[in-house]
Amino acid sequence: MRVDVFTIFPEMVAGFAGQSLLGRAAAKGLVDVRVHDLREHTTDVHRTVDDTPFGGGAGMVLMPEPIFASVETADPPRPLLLLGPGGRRFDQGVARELAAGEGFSLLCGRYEGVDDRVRTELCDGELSIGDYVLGGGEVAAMVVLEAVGRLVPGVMGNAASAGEESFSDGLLEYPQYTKPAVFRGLEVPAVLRSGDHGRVARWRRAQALRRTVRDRPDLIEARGGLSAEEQALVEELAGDDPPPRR
Ligand code: JF5
Repeated sequence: MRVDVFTIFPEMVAGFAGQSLLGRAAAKGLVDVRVHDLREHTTDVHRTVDDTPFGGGAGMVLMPEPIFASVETADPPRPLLLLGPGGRRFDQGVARELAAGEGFSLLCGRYEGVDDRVRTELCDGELSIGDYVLGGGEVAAMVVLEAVGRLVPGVMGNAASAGEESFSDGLLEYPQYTKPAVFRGLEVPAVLRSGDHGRVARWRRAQALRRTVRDRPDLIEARGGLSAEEQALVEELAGDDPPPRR
């Protein structure tokens, strides 16, 4: 999978892509992240990428020329998606869609704005990671790279792990524990040490359901509620919950 990123902070994105799971994925030849510095396509001595807005107002706007030149030179994989708060909400479903393709590209916008001809004439769509404003799209690009990268087959060490966790079935994770069995008087639930794999699986399923109902009822709604079987499991294992947060 090839992913091209267009940014005025290439070191930030390249540093991230070279570390983390993406760095190992690149070394294995599974993903090819190409970071493009928009300043390399400026023509003036100051390497200017922004200018004042027509019509007046505060802040600076990213100019179209360096962006068009950078994108046209790279001939990046499509879709080219502009990162900014006006975009389609990025979620695990979008991550799966992007991971299923051969590649895509990200253009990091700036808070002050990007010349709108970039959005209408060069980009194929817009993506937002959430309803808050960032200084630029770079952090959003890293979120997208990580979420999509880990879904590319072979990237995760354990092939099962990417699909088994939160959101793969629309539920939060069940509680996890490791040694010691008793930490400051707090015991790991006995069922997890029982060696009864069937009971462990049922407890985990019930806990994932109970946690999601309690903390993220919107996720239960989104998957169309609980089945009768799930409802029964949730009720049967009531009283088996971890203690409340202190
Ligand atoms: C940006 C115009 C880009 O603020 C963001 C963002 C928030 N969610 N997803 C991305 O990106 C920076 C701001 C304004 C373009």
